[in-house]
Amino acid sequence: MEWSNQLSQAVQGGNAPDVKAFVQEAIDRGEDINAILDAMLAGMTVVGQKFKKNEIFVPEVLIAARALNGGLDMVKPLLMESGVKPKGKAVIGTVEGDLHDIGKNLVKMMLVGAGLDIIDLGVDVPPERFVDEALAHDVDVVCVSALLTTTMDKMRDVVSTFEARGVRDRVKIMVGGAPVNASFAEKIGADYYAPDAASAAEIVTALFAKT
Ligand code: B1M
Repeated sequence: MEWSNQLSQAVQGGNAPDVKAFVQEAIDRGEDINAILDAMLAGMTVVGQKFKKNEIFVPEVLIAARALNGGLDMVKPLLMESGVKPKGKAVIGTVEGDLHDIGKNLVKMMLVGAGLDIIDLGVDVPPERFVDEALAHDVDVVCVSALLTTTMDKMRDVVSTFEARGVRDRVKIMVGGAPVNASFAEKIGADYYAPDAASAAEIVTALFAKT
């Protein structure tokens, strides 16, 4: 089997030791860093598609993401040396008052898999902090998660805080989480709604393909 397929399948199977071994072998052979990255991301794309179709579940996704992260850690310094830039940058966080982070972490992992540089603000993030960090890191996308009907309105505050500070046009805002839907996203003025982590990755991939 081709080395890139082996690497992709090791990511899909969440086999962290194999991912590391295949990445090391590829680096030692002098394979192109982008090809190594693409092979791993192809594996994670398959994982995202299977997750979307309910063929695999949260634990498998987390295990695959952990294996992917191990490989990415090995490739990241080489990418920096070779001057290859991530496709874009995003901040992600769960809104103020909300401590749920499993879904947010999955979205983060899929976005890393889609080639984004992610700044994770964690949970219970006040609207002002989304703006402060987005500006400090000069991000393209702001990703906001909420899991409670009592906290989803905080997403509106995130959007309005960007507006109040005169920087709404600098970022795209994507929202998601169990109580959120497309019509809510539209009502609060968000740019995108993603129902799940794989869709979030598809949205940013399409966004950066255009730019
Ligand atoms: Co909470 N909780 N919880 N809880 N909890 C829910 C959400 C609830 C539906 C359970 C229920 O009653 N049936 C309910 C909310 C009801 C409502 O608002 N309508 C609820 C409640 C009430 C509460 C507390 C208030 C309970 C209490 O104390 N009385 C409390 C609130 C604490 C707080 O946040 N202030 C609370 C606490 C907790 C725990 C701490 C125990 C724990 C969280 C642990 C953690 O996250 N580290 C927890 C959990 C685990 C849940 C359930 C069981 C599972 C949530 C989860 O992780 N799902 C949940 C019930 C349920 O959903 N079945 C529940 C798996 C995860 C992969 O899915 O997060 O939906 P999800 O993410 C998906 C999509 O939504 C989407 O992609 C993800 C992957 O595909 N997505 C995005 C998410 N964010 C996105 C962002 C995007 C795009 C897509 O773009 C930016």
